[in-house]
Amino acid sequence: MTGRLIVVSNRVPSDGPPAGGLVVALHECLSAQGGIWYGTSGKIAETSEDRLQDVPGESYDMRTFDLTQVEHEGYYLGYANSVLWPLCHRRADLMALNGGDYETYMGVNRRLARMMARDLRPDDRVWIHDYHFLPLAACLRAEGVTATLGYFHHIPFPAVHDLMALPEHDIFPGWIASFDLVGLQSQRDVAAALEMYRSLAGAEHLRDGSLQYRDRRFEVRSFPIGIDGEAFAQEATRGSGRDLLNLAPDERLVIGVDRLDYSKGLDNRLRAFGRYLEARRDDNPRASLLQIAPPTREEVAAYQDIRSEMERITGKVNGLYSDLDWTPIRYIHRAIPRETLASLYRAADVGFVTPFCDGMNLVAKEYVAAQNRENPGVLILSQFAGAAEQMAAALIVNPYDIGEMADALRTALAMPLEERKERHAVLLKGVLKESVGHWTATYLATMERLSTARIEARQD
Ligand code: ADQ
Repeated sequence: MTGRLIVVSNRVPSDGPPAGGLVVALHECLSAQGGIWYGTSGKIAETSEDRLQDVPGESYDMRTFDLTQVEHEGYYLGYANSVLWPLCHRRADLMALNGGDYETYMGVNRRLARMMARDLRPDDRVWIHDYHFLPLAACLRAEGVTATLGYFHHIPFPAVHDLMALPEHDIFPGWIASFDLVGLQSQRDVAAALEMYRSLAGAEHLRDGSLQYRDRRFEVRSFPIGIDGEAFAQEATRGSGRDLLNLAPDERLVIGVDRLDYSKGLDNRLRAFGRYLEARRDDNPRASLLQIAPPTREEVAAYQDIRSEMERITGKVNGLYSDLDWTPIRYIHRAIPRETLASLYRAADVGFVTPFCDGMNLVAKEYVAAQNRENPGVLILSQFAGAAEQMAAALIVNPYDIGEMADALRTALAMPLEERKERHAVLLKGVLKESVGHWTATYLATMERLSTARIEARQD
């Protein structure tokens, strides 16, 4: 195996044992191979300095840096989450453009590149995560780094038309091309990236599948992220979600779990549930929707309206349809422990996952893993989640079509056991096979191939 494994992500899990599939998977790779994990510390510093702090780990090093308040606002809240996030989620209309934020974002990337360049060796494999670090490879190259640089974009690749709204659209293709391997969630994302280069002078799609842009040759491939399905299934059997909820014996449960983000289609989901109740005949089952949506990025202006809109729709639906012994929508505005979450998924007859735009969506996979195989629930999934490419056995819906989603709820709640089992078996097989372990293994094997080729080319 060539060189060390180096991971870069916005936050380093330095405050306790890693939680969540991705962080655990990266932690396991680093523990097995040794290496370094770089990222921000989560602390705010008075001044911006080229100084890394070592967080002692058992089998690999964590090296963190502090942001100043100005950097936190311009790099994290500003350019990353108020420009790149809406851009990639087809919401260019929500971009808060402001040249100062762009400069701060570049400043943080350049600073990290300077600090990393001191540590890196030519045979290292560097795996950089997400849109906080889109220009990091270009900045590292400017520092003379020749190591193999990989990137994984957890969110959708922007559409060419939307990209034109980014003032930096002419340098964006060069950022991407400075990596050696660009990992995307879905084939649809790969198509969007190829489309971007197709329209550019100086870009060529080579016969071996790689791309050439100016003096850079690189690969763009899809690596759909997964979960540890076995572990999640185990977790789901530990508690009883139904007992927590006090449901009537014949009451059916629909579940939604998302960060409170405008990309997740939460408002239309509540409306579709309201439509289901509106059209419900006496023979349709009485169902409750449990929507768990913890707050996120509350300092970002575009997030401030969602909360009140959710409360408004919930209030309206509950006002219209509640009974003395029944509240149709239970809306929980906080994070809950994973074990509880897993048992709630298992208790739910329907997993209602309807983002307008989503890189992958792990909730869809968690819902499937948590089901009782002998009596599984039904997954309703948006066609615009990356997961839809792998999960065609779900009921696929258009999240803009409220009537269609209400129909899908009716179909799901009436689906016979045989059909539920058939669909679930197909979905579960995929979730277990295309796990997070499979994801890291295939990504790192591709990096290894590229790294070996680069080292051999240097020796010739
Ligand atoms: P997210 O946008 O955060 O991730 P998602 O893939 O759905 O979206 O993952 C959310 C995770 O948070 C899930 O593991 C879920 O269980 C957990 N979670 C959500 N609400 C919770 C709550 N109330 N309590 C506890 N846990 C909660 C980004 C991209 C996605 C991509 C992932 C991984 O936007 O498209 O799938 O990265 O690449």
